[in-house]
Amino acid sequence: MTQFTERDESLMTSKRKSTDQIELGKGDALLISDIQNDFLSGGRLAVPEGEQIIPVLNRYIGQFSHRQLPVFAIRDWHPANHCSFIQQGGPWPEHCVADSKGAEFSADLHLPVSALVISKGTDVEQDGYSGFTNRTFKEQLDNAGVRRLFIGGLATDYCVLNTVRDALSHHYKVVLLTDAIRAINVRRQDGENAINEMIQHGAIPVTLAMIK
Ligand code: VGL
Ligand code: ZN
Repeated sequence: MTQFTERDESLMTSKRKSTDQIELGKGDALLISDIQNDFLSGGRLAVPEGEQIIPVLNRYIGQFSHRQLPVFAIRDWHPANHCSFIQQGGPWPEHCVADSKGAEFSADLHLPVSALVISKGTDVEQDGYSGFTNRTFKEQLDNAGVRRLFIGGLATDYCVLNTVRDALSHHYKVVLLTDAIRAINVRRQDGENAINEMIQHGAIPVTLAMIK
């Protein structure tokens, strides 16, 4: 995976020794971030290589659905005048406007009908990169008895990073799906730095082959 440096790889490999395999069970949930048309090739804010992770995420979905474990789908869901848009003085082109085609989940992502949808960025004045900015999210996790979150999706350096930070600060265990994330990389190292930060703060890096 091109976005990792040798140092990142060795960091993850050293961690992997204690987590060669990871067994799914009660209390685990899959959390998929922002697999929406606007973040994919041809979209308003396409994340480089974003579509490459969709087949991988579909396999994670299979693993969780098979065990009847909950799957949460986070979506960026902005009002038309959201503060993060360039027209409002923000950093991003207009993207993921609620109910637009660009805000729809990719048709290639095989979400189960039971998937729980978490909208974020719905406030005009709030950036809302983390899924936890949706007040009901934590409640839904607690109602479902979730204690460990397996997190993948887009973008490594924004939603994934901020959701992982908040999950760790709320004392959830966090498993980072390193083969199912991609970064925007406004600055060249943003994705790498984000991965390092998440791991240093306690997220456990895994890949699909390690799930059993
Ligand atoms: C995101 C850029 C703009 C994200 C949202 O959630 O990763 N990134 N809006
Ligand atoms: Zn956004």
